[in-house]
Amino acid sequence: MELIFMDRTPSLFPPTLGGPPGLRYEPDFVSPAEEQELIGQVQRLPLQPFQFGAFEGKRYVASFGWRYDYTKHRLEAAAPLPLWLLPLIARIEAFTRSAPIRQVLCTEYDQGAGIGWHRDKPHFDEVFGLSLASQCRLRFRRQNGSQWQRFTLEALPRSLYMMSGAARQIWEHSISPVAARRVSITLRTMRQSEA
Ligand SMILES: O=C(O)CCC(=O)C(=O)O
Repeated sequence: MELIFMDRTPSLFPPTLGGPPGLRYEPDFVSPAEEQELIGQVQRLPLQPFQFGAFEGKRYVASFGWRYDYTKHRLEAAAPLPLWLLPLIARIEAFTRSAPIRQVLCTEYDQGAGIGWHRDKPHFDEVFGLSLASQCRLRFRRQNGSQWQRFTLEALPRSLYMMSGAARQIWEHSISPVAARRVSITLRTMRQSEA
């Protein structure tokens, strides 16, 4: 089945979310039928356990465009962006008016898997996350003197979040262990020096 996206008027996300500046959230970015199609495409990929140095995560990933190698500590070229991702990429670029998306990470989380606190690698610029199959708690924190400022986004299935500005560069984020299997597609633009 070919993935045909609904025609959406390009717009910016509504500014009502609260939380870190630069964090945006759009519920129902894809329809239930599109969600099923995308989940099927991700499940057909040769997903590999996430490798963090010597450690393997309880999540399974495939990278396109570029991948960050946590053993070699450097960015490496990955397989080209597959055709089935191109309509989604075009839609996100139009909706967010972003620079071209050059890197995509497809991830499947086992029940109970999450991601620890981090900021995405500095080679990347804006980050977009499409949540599929189940919701997750996307947590943000920032140290302010001896205090931590915190914010949690409940990212529902079919929603898109965007991290730019302070949410991307200053705040850290993590994903709490998920209650049910979750699939995500993370898309990134490149920093000017890497583009
Ligand atoms: O699965 C997600 O939505 C976020 C993934 C993430 O934070 C990462 O891969 O760095």
